[in-house]
Amino acid sequence: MSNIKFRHYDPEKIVHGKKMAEWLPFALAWWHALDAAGGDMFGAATADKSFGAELGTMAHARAKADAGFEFMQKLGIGYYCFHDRDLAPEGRDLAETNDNLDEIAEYILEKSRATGIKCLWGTANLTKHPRFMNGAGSSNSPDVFARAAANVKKTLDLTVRLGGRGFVFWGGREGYDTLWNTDMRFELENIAALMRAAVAYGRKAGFGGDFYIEPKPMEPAKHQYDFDAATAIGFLRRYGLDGDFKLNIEANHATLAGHTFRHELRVAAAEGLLGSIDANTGDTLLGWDTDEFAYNVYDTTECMYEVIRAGGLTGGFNFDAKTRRPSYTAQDMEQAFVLSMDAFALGLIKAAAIIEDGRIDAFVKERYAGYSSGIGARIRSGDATLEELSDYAAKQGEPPLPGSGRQEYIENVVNEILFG
Ligand code: XLS
Ligand code: CA
Ligand code: CA
Repeated sequence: MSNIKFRHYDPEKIVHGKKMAEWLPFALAWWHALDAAGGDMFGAATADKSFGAELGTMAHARAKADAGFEFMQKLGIGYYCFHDRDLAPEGRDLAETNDNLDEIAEYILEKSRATGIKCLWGTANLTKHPRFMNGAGSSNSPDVFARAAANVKKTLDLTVRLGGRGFVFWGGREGYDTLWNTDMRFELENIAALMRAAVAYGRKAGFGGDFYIEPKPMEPAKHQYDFDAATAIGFLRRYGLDGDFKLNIEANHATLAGHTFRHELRVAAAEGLLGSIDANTGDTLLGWDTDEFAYNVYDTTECMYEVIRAGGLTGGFNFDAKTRRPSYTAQDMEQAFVLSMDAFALGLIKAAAIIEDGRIDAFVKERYAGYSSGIGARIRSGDATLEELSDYAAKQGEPPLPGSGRQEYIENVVNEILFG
């Protein structure tokens, strides 16, 4: 029995001038939806993700693709995201591994043509295999660096072939466990070199989409270099990668960095680098990456406010999320996707209502109005010198208080729009 019934998500509904489906290009994460079976370090898997085939075989890889496409069609999800390692098992050597990937890519491509479901982004898994224990681009071993490059090259080829809009670098082991054995500057330069090589190859291979860094502060490494959006942006600018890269912001990673999801979105958007979103949620009481399906409508409203203000995403909303371990049935999966698709759809509706209501934006505009004339305009033009400002301050005497921030008023407006 199917439990699919949306209360808020309607792909055709026009919200703030665009169809919901255009605001919300939802994607399924191959690794969670089709692989994660509830196993953790204290207990075995609870869900059966064999799809009738033996795990780790090419037959299983095909069965996962069958199940994934059936599920996406049923839910009306238009995109998927993948790691190379999610798609097909590794072979005895690089050549066999790549053959496995080619075979499954062909299989997926046929399904893609038949259904219209496309790749949102691809990424190379540079964390799982023991060879990457010291990182990929940041590895102390040039041989491992070269193997990482080979995997990136192949995954870029797959992403191009599958029509992906983006290519992600998530640096789970690009960091350190102790500074005693680490040359940080050296490692950062090498990560940049790997990214530069990826851009050069990708553009040659016909990849016209965005590269993304997905910031995360820790886990599995104790400290990861792409700590948060601000840090990643600094890195991209420092190494001249900001023309080809944007950010893929994950809600749970924001929590781990001690930020809100909205903060990370705003930092990226303020720099014109908000590319895509990993739409999940963490738990503020837990210090790890729980990858839960988002259901908090305050969070999704804030997210969609940022997205609307940024003019939408060139990427999409990847459900990098898994059901809780005791929720192990296929119906639980359906409920999880309905829950989050509805939560983001309702967030979109409410964010649009907040913008269209106009009271909050009018207040924010008014709050900075002093900068539109007089000394404020001089400051904005960048021409005001410290001497000029100092003379102005001496003449005016004690400045009046800057005006109430009216936070509680604004929160009342938000609640009024959310709940009536
Ligand atoms: C792990 C990350 C990972 C990336 C893709 O924490 O979220 O799943 O999204 O490698
Ligand atoms: Ca993610
Ligand atoms: Ca995560």
